[in-house]
Amino acid sequence: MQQYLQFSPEVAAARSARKPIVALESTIISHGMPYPQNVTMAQEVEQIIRDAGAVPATIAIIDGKICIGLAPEQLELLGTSPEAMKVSRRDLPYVLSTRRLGATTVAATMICAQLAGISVFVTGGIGGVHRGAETSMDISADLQELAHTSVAVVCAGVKSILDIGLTLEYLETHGVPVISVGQPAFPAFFTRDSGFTADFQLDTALEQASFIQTKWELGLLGGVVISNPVPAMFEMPKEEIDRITEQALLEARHGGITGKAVTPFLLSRIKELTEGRSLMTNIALVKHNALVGAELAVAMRALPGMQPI
Ligand code: PSU
Ligand code: MN
Repeated sequence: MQQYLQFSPEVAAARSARKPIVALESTIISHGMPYPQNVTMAQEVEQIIRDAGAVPATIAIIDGKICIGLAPEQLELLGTSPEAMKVSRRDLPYVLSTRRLGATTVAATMICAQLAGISVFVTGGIGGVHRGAETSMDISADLQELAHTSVAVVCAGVKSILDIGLTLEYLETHGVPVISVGQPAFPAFFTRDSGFTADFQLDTALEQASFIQTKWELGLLGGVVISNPVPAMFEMPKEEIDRITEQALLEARHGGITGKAVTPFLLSRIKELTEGRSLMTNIALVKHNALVGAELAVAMRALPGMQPI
């Protein structure tokens, strides 16, 4: 498996020095935000992680390799190339064997992070159970990955484009703990309160790290969702985001959008319908998650008995 991995010089040095490392996904760059804000966001998020004492490892598939850590020109390529495929678990062998350019989703990034020995991963929002999934069966592969792959995912909850209640039920069934930070509520990405409560509130990186260590030491493999609400000053008005989400969902239904195209379509319509304001919120919450994720990686590295990386 290791033959597919390619570490950037910065990440390779961090591995030798046993520094804490934080994985980052690339679908958010290629399919989640427009250029040039996507590339600026990716660079700023990496810097926040460095400033907090950890090393960022943005993950993507380039030239038949799983790249763990990207050079600035590789970030730019992912932010601009129309060729970048959205790569989830199912797509990994295709994009690697055909040497295509691939932007990894939460599911694929978790797989690659685990292969690289990285246990903390920062993103914006995870995929989930779509509204109407009882007929469409549209459930993101991210949820199955959280069930099986032992990586902690720091996010701002899930968007209300999804059925948040069913997403939490699915995670419960698969034994994936949902932690909240600083409040009891599970956040809904653009807003701080989804109306649902997270399973456990753990406010400090040390508490989160020791929870995760306990889970894995018990042999309870699989992911942990660390849900961190968007900072209050960047939160969007709930009525506005609800109205726009309904409109985007209606357009997706009428436009016959299906499969892996659903999430990128909804994300980009919401951005257009809010005239870019949702993008500001999106960038702010990812940066906040980067800080929480870096602190978690630092705390995990410092725990006695924690496995290397
Ligand atoms: N939700 C967001 N922003 C994103 C995504 C989800 O708020 O960028 C991306 C992530 O990469 C996630 C993927 O893993 O969409 C889920 O896609 P799907 O629903 O097709 O599994
Ligand atoms: Mn889907």
